[in-house]
Amino acid sequence: MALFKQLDEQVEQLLDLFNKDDNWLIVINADPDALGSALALRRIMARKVGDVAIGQINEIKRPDNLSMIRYLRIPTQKLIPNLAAQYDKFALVDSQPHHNPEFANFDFSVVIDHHPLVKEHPVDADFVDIRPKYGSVCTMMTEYLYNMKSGPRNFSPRPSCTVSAATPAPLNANSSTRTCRRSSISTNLPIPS
Ligand SMILES: [Mn+2]
Repeated sequence: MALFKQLDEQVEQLLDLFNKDDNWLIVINADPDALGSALALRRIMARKVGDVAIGQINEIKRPDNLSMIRYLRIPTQKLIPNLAAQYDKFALVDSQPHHNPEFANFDFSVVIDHHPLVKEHPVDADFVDIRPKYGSVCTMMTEYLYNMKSGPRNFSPRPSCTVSAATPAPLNANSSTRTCRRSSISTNLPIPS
């Protein structure tokens, strides 16, 4: 039995949007799910687009979120007009454009979310994947990565020890690559219902 849903069509559709001529900005309202999802999408885009960055609309103050950014080395920065001006394409994860007035400044090409769909605010983008039944966008992104044969073991700026760093930090801070890998497999993989 496959652990993850087959997403061949979505994967193809999503990958079709990426090319080396475009610079992408992944926009988030930073919380742990948004941060993790942005990191996954960045990983997916990394070698397929010109440049990809993450910009958050909010000020990040919660110590747990700051720790997550530090331990996972998530390269997110405050979204200011000067930053946005450097990018041609925009993706939104863990939110929909009507969730925050700041999102209204963007014409999103990709929207991946799990919040309920609202009739009055249909989401219009080249690629839309909204699954309200999912507890997190990170679960959706994990499915994408598995469908792309890009497991969490290789997930992000520090290739050998990545998603696993979302597990209790002290376990990872001084652990070897092998330990990191093992803990990511045993503790982090969501099993979709
Ligand atoms: Mn979420």
